[in-house]
Parts: sequence; structure tokens; C-alpha cells
Amino acid sequence: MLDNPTLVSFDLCPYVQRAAIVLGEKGVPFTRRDVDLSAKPDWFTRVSPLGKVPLLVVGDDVLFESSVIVEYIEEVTDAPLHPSDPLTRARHRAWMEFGSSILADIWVLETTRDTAALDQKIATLRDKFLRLEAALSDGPWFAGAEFSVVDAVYAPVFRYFDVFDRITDLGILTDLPKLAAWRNALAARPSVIAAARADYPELLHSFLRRHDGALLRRVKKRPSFRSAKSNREVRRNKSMLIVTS
Ligand SMILES: N[C@@H](CCC(=O)N[C@@H](CS)C(=O)NCC(=O)O)C(=O)O
Repeated sequence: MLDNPTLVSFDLCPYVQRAAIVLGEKGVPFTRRDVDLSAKPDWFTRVSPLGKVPLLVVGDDVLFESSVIVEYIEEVTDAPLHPSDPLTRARHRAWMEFGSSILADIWVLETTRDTAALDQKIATLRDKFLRLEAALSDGPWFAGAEFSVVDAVYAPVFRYFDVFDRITDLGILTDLPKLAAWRNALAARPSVIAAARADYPELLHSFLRRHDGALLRRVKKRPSFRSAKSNREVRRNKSMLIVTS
């Protein structure tokens, strides 16, 4: 059993969310320690071989790479999130990799200043989501009635689109009904909600503004990120803030 591990995190990181969702699903209490990736502290650089989050600190050990972290959590806890059949499990791991490739595409989508590169990523992502739609079960989760690790991988992907959709319609997720239902189910799942700060939309929008990418030049709507409700949530979130470096 895992005894209060520390998840070394960054507030916008989708790979961190993946691990946090799996910990949440397993009911494992953990401490979250955020690092500033633009000014990495020395202790972090020493223990993170790739200089990336997430890390999972378990006793004196430090694990890196979100997929490895998730597999470790899966191995040492009850209530499996992976299917028991080896072939189905392998298939799930393949779709986890596919999710990571989508995250790499999204990084370019949100940061590139080059309009042609943006258009290319939009086309690539559309193609990938069409494939994903074809691979989906009838729901509510990726593989049917049971929530699995694949669900934990894609929830942070859709969290990006919740923000992108408030800025413009990229057409990437249009007319994909299974995917739309899956996205809604994931957004309502407690472990998914708890995996990111309540002010995530504002944080991501600030990140987009700082990068000043081609995406923001596609703005069709003026995004309104501060409702009275979200202000309340931001205050509540700040008051329960986690350990920061
Ligand atoms: N393959 C890694 C990717 C993790 C990753 O890209 N983390 C980003 C934040 S979302 C990071 O730490 N970037 C810092 C850097 O590259 O300097 C994983 O799955 O854990």
C-alpha cells in the first residue's frame, strides 16, 4: 500500500493530472508539491533526471515519467484500473501512448506562433480524435462500464478543450458524439475535478497570453473567465493551497 506519497507537480501539467486522477481513484492520500518550472529549484533538478514533472516520491525513492508512476500505483494498490486480460491491457496501454502523443500535439497547438504549423496541428488532432471516436465503447468510459487508466489519460486532454472552446471553435471535436459523451462524463468525475485547481481556466488562459501564439489570433469570442462563481472557487482554492516550493 502507498503511504502518503508526494506528487511533485506543476499546476497546468496534464501528466501530473493523470497521476493525481489515478491516486484519487484509488483513494490514496498524497501530498502535492508544486514547482515553478520556469525557475526549477535545485532540489528538483537533482532528483528529476529529465527535469520534468510529475515525480512521485515514495519513501526515499523518486519515480519519474507519468506512465511509470501510474503503473506503479496500479501494482501496489487494490481495485485495478487496468483490465485483467493481457491483450486488452496492452491495447489500453497503446491508447495511453496515443493520449501522450495528443498532449504533444496540443503543446504545439497552444504555443506555436506559426499559422501554418497551427493549421497542421489542427488537422493532425482532428485525425487522431476521429480514430479515438472509432475506438470508443458505448460508454460511459473508454472501455465501457469500468473507469480505467485510459480515462485518466484523456481527462486532462479534454480539460484543455474546455478552455480552447471558450476562445474559438477549432473544429477538432466537431460531430464526434461518443467522444462528446465521454468528455462530459469525465468532466463530472470527482477524481478528475480534484486533479486540477479550480482556477485552471484562468491559469491556462494566462499561459496562452504569455506565449502569444497563433491560437489566440484565432479568437472569435472574447473569453470570459471570471464569473462570480469562479471567483469564489479561486478564493476557496487558494485557501486550501498545497505545499509550494
Ligand atoms: N513524458 C513525461 C512528460 C512530462 C512533461 O512533459 N512534463 C512537463 C510539464 S507538463 C515538464 O515538466 N516540463 C519541464 C521541462 O521540460 O523543462 C511524462 O509522462 O511524465
